[in-house]
Amino acid sequence: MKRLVQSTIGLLLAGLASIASAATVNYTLYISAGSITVNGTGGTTMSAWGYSDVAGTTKVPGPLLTANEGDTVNITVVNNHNINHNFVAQGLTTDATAIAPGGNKVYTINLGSNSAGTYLYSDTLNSNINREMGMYGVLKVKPADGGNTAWTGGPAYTFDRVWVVSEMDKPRWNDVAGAGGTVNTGVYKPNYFLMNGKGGFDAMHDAATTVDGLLGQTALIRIVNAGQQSSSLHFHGNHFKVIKSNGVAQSAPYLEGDVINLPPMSTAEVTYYLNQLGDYPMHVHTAQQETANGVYLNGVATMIIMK
Ligand SMILES: [Cu+2]
Repeated sequence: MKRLVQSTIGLLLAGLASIASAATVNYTLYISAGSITVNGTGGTTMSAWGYSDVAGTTKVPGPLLTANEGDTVNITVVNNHNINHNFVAQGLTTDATAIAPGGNKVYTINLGSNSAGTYLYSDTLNSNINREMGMYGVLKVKPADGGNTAWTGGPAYTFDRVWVVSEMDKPRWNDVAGAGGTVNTGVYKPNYFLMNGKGGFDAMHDAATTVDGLLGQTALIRIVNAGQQSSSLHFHGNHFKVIKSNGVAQSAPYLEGDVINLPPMSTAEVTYYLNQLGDYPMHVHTAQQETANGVYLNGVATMIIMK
């Protein structure tokens, strides 16, 4: 009996400890119409819709949401646009019903054990039009201790990056949907290809995108394909290790490679060890996807810089 009482007290204390370390994290996302600009040769400004943490602005991709395992995340989504939208965090939420114009909805996510990872959130309504227009983003979940491992007991890293790849068909989708017209979804010929919502000329110099570190460091790169086409990312400099694929933790020895293909709506986590001095490109292996309206390397590309 004494032992039972002791173990019960132990369980209670353990429970209290885990409750104490968990937090409630609140986010508000505002949906609105705006525009996105691809700078440089081939660039343009396109109509876009997006989630933003600042009312009245449009962000593509939407804000990076972060939390730890064990946290309760409340995401209030406010629809300030004139058509229906929704918010679905892949693998975490299931309510895909519409938020009407002017309405809002609160999504509560209880991040249980083994939830550390990289999640795509997006608007799943309107035959992919809403997503194509820019309605997607990433929720990053760290382990319960908030440390730099991919998951509790998982591979360690020095710094991480989030890469959201996507594409837009300006004349056939953005121009039409942005003007309130009816998109012929049977024809999709995207001509802008985006890395974190930027053309390559910007993404190659964007501190939040480039893998930029010191020899001996390890980067964890969280890759999300929010587009409608598969994307094959080619890393120069060193091979990566695939540690997670579509939310599923891989086991050692990890698959190594220099090209990883991500189908639409898929995710992957790779570690990349900075092993040699120099600047190396990361680009995609479909020539068209490297471009902005045909202009080379203003598409999905960034840099790997080892110092
Ligand atoms: Cu290459």
